[in-house]
Amino acid sequence: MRKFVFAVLFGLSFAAQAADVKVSEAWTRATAPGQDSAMVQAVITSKQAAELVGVSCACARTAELHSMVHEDGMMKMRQVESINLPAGEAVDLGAAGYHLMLMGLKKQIKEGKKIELTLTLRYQDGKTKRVKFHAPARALDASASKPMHDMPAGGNHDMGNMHGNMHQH
Ligand SMILES: [Cu+2]
Repeated sequence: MRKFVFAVLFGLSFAAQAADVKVSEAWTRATAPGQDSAMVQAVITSKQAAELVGVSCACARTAELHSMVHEDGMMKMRQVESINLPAGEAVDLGAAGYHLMLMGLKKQIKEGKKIELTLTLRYQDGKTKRVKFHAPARALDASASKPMHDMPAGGNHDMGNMHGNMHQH
């Protein structure tokens, strides 16, 4: 009997820890020489309800979670503390109006290369989990796979410029 209980407990804890966070469709965009920042998109699925609370990349001095909002007819980016990840739901950051922002890039991101990022998730019990993933770099002028609505034509270029301008210190 005792053996059986142990087996069940072990099974449960293993299930809780095994690949319970999936990151898919991750991508970033190749950067122009001297470009200081880049954005990363991804679809994140967490089996347990969690919050995305951070991102980091060895390729950049800092990385933040950003939202994009319309304000006075302008598109503005803002740092957000966290992004909600409902249990089992695939959260498409871009479609939800978010992106991961890399600032202070240490070197140019070349098309076809992958950058490695680490997400930090926080669960409702306060525990955190780090999840590594890779984002391949699309061509500088490639358009997003899912066009962001509310974006004017050519918005991708404008956004690139906006990032550059907003994050220069
Ligand atoms: Cu941004």
